[in-house]
Amino acid sequence: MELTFRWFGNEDPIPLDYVRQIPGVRGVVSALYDFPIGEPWPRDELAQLAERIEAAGMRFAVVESIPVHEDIKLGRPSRDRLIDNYALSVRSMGEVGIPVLCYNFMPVFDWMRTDLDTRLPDGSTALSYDDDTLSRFDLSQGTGELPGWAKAYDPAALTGLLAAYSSMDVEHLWDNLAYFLERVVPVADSAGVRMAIHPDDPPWPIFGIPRIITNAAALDRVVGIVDSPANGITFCTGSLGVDPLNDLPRMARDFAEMGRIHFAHCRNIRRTGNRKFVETPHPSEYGDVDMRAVLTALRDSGFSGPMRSDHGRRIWGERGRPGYGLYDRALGATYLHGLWEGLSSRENT
Ligand code: DNO
Repeated sequence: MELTFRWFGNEDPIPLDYVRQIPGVRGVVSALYDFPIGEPWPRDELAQLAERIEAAGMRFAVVESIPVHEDIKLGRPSRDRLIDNYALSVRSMGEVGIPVLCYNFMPVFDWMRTDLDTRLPDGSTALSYDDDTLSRFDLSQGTGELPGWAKAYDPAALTGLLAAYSSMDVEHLWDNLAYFLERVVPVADSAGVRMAIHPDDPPWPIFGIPRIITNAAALDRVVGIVDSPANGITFCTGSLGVDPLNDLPRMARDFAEMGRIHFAHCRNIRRTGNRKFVETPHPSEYGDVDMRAVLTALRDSGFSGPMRSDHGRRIWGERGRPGYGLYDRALGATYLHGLWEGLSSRENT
């Protein structure tokens, strides 16, 4: 396992030197943030970012993410040009030597929460989600204050996109994913890049638009679309774990044994009702994810890829980017490092 940490480049208030000081972290997860979605990423800029990371004593382990343009997800005529551009970026990653690409296929929105400041019993605050609250958001005014990872859309653009998706059959979205993978995975394969689809977060439809990467059957379907080791998954415990039907240790074992888990996002959540959850500290005792069981499954199945702590709470007065401050993610990383070490010492006795 290679312990990694997500870093947002120039926009990130956390210096790379601080990342280097978290015990065990040797890999950085990052991206180019200045390019419009759909444009190819220049190899030179990726190489410069990689050099900067190396100068700080780490390596550029994962690109998270190259966003997939909505026209690709919708299967619009411009998709062929956009897929060609995507493939160019993947090729550049290979040339620069970045081995893993985390991406998602969620329509319109990436991760979604309904509150970014839910107070936990210890006085820290965390991100949370409640389907009833979500249903009261008014999207007719655009993405506005939506508390998620929402690209900003004006009302007209958003209305158009929502209309296009709400009339879309789920199988059509699958077809569009297949069309994308059939063209990009062979390029990734020859470039030495492993693609790792991120599950939908949360893993159910929101605002009446479909979400398809939700459970073991869906992940199985994804890896079967193009049967290549370059076509894999990001195993995100927080995203998959909010659905009580997802048996995480079993899924971790099955997909790691297939050699298809190329990246692990490890964070914990507490389910607080039907389609309601709050993010918690990483250790097992705080949430519904049995982290020890998940890491045991990964380890026993030979997982050796990058792993990162995921969203952190706001603690110790830090005012960072929601979910992505330094302190709690560093605690999470240290917890994962210790847990993994404990599992390895088991093998030596
Ligand atoms: C949330 C992240 C996701 C992830 C994308 C990958 O914090 O895990 O936003 O980066 O879904 O494309």
